[in-house]
Amino acid sequence: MRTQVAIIGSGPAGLLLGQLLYRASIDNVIVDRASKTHILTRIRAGVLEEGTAALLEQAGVDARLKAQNLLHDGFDLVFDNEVHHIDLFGLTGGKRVHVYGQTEMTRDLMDAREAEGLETYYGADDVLPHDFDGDNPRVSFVCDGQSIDIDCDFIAGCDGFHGVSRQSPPAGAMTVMEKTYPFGWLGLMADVPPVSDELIYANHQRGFALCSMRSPTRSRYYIQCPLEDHVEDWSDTRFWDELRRRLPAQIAAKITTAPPLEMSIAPLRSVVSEPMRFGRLFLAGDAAHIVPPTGAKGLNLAASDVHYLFEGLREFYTDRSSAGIDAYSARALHRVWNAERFSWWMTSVMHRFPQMSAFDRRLQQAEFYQLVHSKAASTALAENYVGLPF
Ligand code: RFL
Ligand code: PHB
Repeated sequence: MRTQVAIIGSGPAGLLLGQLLYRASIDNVIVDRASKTHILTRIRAGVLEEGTAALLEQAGVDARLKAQNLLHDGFDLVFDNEVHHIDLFGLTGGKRVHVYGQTEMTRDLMDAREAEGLETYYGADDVLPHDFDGDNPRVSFVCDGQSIDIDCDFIAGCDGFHGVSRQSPPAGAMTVMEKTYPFGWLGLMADVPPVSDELIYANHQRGFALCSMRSPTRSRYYIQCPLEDHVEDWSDTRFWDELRRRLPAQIAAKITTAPPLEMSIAPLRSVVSEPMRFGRLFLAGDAAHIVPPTGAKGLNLAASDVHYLFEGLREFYTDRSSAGIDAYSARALHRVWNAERFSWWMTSVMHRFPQMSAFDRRLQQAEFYQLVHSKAASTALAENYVGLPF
């Protein structure tokens, strides 16, 4: 089989790239090791920047997003019991974020791909990129017992942090920089109305808590938990009680509870792999970098990588210029490092660290009072949260 761009991974990065390429008449095939059902039951991000929404529009998959998303003009930060509103709209000159589940975005992209009859292999085993240091790269895999080879011009490694693409460059070609945090997030999804119209990020002496949502009838909540915890350690009653303890009484009193649709624990880490291009293999999204979820940046970074990569590939095919693909890694990494800084900062300010000294705690409080009293500090937060331009 032959195609122009072989895409490894059918998460938001791979699917969005595939759709943009298709609309620019560039052939592509997607291969994923997971089943479609598995991909559509993973619960992940919820906040989309306007730039990400614009890319979905460019890809022609924004009908449901436009009809169902919740536009948010701001969010609340809570320190102990003091609430400070961040007016995203006012501070950024009219920018907002969209609250729309990653699962829904993935479903929209999969449906569009299927409607166009574009080649996609799910449940593939032994997916491997080959020969990307030369002009004739190839992706091999096994699907339904059959060995398949895709000859291509380029390979897009969109297969996330545990994928094969980031493991494929030769030893020494990639530098991986990493920071881990001594806690995770325990998430719970339930069909109950959100406690507030906007998101609430809370730093409490018992740990961080986040109130988010998917729709007017579906809520998503998170609480900071020790890394050693397992989901089985947490009954839903224990979760709801702990969540309420970490919020101001007037907010806690308004929480509606119900049996969870899902509960899961995610560790928090920051990782960047440089560069993001190895000959004819390009890494995009979580395959190249991870941010802790506190700043809501992971999915949005995957989208901005795809934007730079798509523009580079379009330039290559339509203008016969490699300038865009040559600049890809540097352009993407510039934005990645801004988001890494912001996500690390927001994580550091909002969580309780196990070995925090009184000095560390006072610094967190000073950060909070900067945000409350300095419009410049709040504006910097708001600009980063709504997303830096790409
Ligand atoms: P994905 O979504 O991980 O997709 C990768 C795909 O590759 C497949 N794959 C393979 N295929 C073939 N061969 C192999 N060897 C393969 N190995 C893996 C996988 O099956 C999968 O289908 O990566 P992608 O596309 O780069 O997308 C990244 C985003 O999923 C991620 O950054 C976000 O979910 C992060 N994130 C958030 N981002 C935001 O922008 N806003 C948020 O509000 C937000 N909240 C979150 C988050 C991530 C979270 N978790 C679970 C870590 C909240 C949480 C709790
Ligand atoms: C979510 O709704 O899943 C969500 C929202 C904001 C974040 C992280 C996750 O910062």
